[in-house]
Amino acid sequence: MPFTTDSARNIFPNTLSADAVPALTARFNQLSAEDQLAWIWFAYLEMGKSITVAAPGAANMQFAEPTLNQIKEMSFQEQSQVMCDLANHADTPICRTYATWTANIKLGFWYRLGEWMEQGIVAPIPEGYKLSANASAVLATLQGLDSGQQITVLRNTVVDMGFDTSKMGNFSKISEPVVPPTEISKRTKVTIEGVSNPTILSYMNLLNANDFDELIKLFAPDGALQPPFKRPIVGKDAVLKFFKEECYNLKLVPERGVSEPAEEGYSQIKVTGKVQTPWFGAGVGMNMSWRFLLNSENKIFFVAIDLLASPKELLNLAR
Ligand code: 45D
Repeated sequence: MPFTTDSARNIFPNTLSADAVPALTARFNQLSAEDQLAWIWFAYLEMGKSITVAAPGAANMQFAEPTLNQIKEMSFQEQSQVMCDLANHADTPICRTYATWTANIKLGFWYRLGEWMEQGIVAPIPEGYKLSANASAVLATLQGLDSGQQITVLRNTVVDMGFDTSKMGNFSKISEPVVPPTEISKRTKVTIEGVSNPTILSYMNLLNANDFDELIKLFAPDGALQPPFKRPIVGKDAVLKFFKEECYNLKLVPERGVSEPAEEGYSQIKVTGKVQTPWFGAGVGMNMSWRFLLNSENKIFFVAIDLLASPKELLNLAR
């Protein structure tokens, strides 16, 4: 085999990803729990002025409901404690439950808490709370990023909260109920300037249709997928699990790409374009690239999905 997962990660090495996102996430994680909560509150308010978050579907909410009801019954002081515990990764029953949720359930949970904070049902950020100088600087940096990068930072802060799953031993992740794939007659078809490879086009169309059982058939048995800022997920079973846990209702809008032969009948294909999340719909188009390595049977051996540093990168198809 001419490639390993590790060597495949280096295809199209000129791709500039949004390093500002992990850098800012790391600075956020240095803040105190109180500062983190207030920071997210201010960031969320600020963001809400230009883009709206869609209310989560009932499917995302049902798993968080018992915990939300429990929090609703608490005193303000206890509620603040729960939120600080989550930011502190404390070992509490709620922090353990939170850790078992997928990203969308965690986001739905905070969406509801945010509404309740606004309505005075849950302890608000204390009036006149002043962020530390450091937290203010981190907030100012966030405001300088494009909206796709901003929502990614915000999502990271939420996903990282709760008890550390690596300390939890055996547990099963709680996902949303499976949504059936879009009916064939209602499916959309992408076109990509410069790319006609059927595997690539099917990848986009099947992901857009939530048809993960068909999508996974495009992968080689040892195929891998590398999400933005993550290590590769290796093997068909693990990739399918990831699709079913994290990838519902995305909208991939690829624009252009380039394709070239690689060693031993492999081919490498880079595509750039936009991705929309169900949380923000067409309001936020994230600038993304896909770097595919297909084997000689046209199966996906590797694909890296990157959030791009700037819109200029959409035109960077250099190898
Ligand atoms: O702490 O091809 C309060 C893959 C204050 C799959 C709050 C993909 C207190 C393959 C405001 C209440 C998935 C890799 C908190 C493609 C407090 C593939 C609340 C890419 C926390 C293309 C905060 C997909 C709230 C991508 C409610 C790139 C915050 C998907 C809400 C990206 C934040 C999706 C939300 C992103 C953020 C979604 C809803 C970045 C959502 C971000």
